Amino acid sequence: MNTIYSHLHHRHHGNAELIDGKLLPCFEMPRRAEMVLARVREVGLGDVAAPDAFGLDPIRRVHDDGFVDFLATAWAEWTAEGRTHDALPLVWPVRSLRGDRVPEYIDGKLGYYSLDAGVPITAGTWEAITTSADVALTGARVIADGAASAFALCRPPGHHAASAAMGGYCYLNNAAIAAQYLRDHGCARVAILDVDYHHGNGTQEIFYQRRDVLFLSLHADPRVEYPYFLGYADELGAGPGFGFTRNYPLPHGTTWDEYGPALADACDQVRAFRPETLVVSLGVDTYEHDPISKFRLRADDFPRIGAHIAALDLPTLFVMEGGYAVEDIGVNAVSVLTGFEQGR
Ligand code: OKP
Ligand code: ZN
Repeated sequence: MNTIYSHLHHRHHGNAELIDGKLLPCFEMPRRAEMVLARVREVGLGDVAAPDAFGLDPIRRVHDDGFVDFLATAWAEWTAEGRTHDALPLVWPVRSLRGDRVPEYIDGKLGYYSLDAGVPITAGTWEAITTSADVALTGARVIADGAASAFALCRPPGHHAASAAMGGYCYLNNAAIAAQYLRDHGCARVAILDVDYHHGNGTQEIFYQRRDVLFLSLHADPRVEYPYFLGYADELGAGPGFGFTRNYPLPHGTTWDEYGPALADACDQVRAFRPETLVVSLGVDTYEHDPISKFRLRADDFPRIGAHIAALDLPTLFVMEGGYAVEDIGVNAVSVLTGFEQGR
């Protein structure tokens, strides 16, 4: 399988993250993608190609215009106020406050257009996030043109980004943008399978009312894990999309014994939907040694994830999401892909 990759992800490198009450170096760092790329080359997975530029139209197919404009101008507006450090949101329009007014000042916009403070905007963030979307879109085009599989080595990740909100290290929802591109280029039904440790709240929100894109997510139970406010089993879609969202919240400490059956059930749902293509939100933060996660998948469980996906026998686009055990992220992510290829 071929990989799509751009070194431009380096342009996004947040300085710090507020975690456990401490400002620590960001867990979502450039070295993550470097490690995955190195492993792709080490195992000879396939060719590595640069993305094409798709412009903003396919991004605007899933994201709000005001939100995209905000992302494009945030750094300029932030620095125009004399700030030199990363732009970060610090106030949000929760419940009793108004959600119908977009503030004019950058600090207000940062809060309006975010879920949390895990999304530093730096000088190069816009270039990196639009390139990450281009990586996913190039992968989608490869699939639309008839390839059996492709690996979009996206960074930053995307699955927490909603139609009008960034959050959880995510700005543009690469997997959703790719899925919509596939819908717009001949695929009547697209399934998205999210195996990242965290619930793909952004992807779910984007497709919640739709029956042409099935969304399935296996993740840590939001009762006890980020993103806390979405990802429960009773979220099944709405309106015409009812029955086309499916969540598998799993407890802390989950091993393959629990994960494997949940994944098998999700794969059965994919089969019943009879999609023309599959997009996999590929996070490997389910790993036992991940520093911010509490599942217990072992290194030799990742090829099994790939084998389950291979058994679906669908054109498959893998889109990189999370994974923060940086020294092992390459081996684990590529193990899913080699497990997939061996299962074909
Ligand atoms: C992005 B992706 C942990 C706080 C977690 C945000 C996590 C975002 C993960 N105590 N903060 O889904 O891998
Ligand atoms: Zn994650």
